Amino acid sequence: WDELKAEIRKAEQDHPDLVRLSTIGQSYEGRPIFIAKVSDNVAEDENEEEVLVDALHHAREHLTTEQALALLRWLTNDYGTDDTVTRLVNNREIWIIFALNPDGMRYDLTGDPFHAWRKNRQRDAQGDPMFTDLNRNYGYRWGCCGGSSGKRSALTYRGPRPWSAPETRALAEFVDSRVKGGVQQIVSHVTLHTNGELILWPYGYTHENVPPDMTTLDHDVFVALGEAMADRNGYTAQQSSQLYITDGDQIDWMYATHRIFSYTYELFPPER
Ligand code: 0X9
Ligand code: CA
Ligand code: CA
Ligand code: ZN
Repeated sequence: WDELKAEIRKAEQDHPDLVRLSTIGQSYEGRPIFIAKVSDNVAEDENEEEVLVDALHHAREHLTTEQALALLRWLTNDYGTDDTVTRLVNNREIWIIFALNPDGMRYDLTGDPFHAWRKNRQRDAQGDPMFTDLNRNYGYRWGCCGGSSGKRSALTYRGPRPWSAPETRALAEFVDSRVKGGVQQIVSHVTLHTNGELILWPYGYTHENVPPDMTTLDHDVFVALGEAMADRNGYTAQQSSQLYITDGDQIDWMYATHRIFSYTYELFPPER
């Protein structure tokens, strides 16, 4: 946690024209949920397409925070020398969230070696555990379809109600805040998880490929873009429900509510 803070602050200091650090809110235990904006003229909200990458919904998926940091490093260090990086930074506004679940991250790292923790660290008014799987707490078709649990002890506990976790609320408020003049500025999104080397598109709540809450055209884009990305890194691209059904997960909400082309990346290693 200290290393993460030091690294993102240094990136901002070293590249003040390209990086601006802020927070989207606080975790249950009061830790800041950091976000970096990376773009040319970073202080201005320019008319450029916006991209969001987030990491660490799940506490034990350490590699995702490392990947988010690597992305920040790549976009800043190679700016001005690598043509692809320079083009991306000049023509887009790139948002990076490094750890949506900082309480879980801290808790996980206190284990020897680790607690293999997944959920957040939320408790109820009595102080009893209400640890919630953030990737089942989003408000679209929450708890609809057998893809989460109502039991507090379960790994996929969805929380007592949609948006009960401060961390998912912070994410949603940020995404909602990017609607300008009625137009969502974020056009594409990747949420980083581990593992399985997969690229997953919505929906997770149903096995239907093109349900009524998705257009055929958008589905075609999801498949084409997902397969194109998989061709570049050797991952397998598929609809998320093909892995297993989830309800209340992030990418379903991102697409259903904001029409963002939203993908889950399951990073290294390949085996589950
Ligand atoms: O279960 C999850 O939240 C994600 N997998 S993980 O092993 N990182 O926990 C998968 C979310 C993608 N959605 C579906 N597979 N439906
Ligand atoms: Ca810019
Ligand atoms: Ca903008
Ligand atoms: Zn995960």
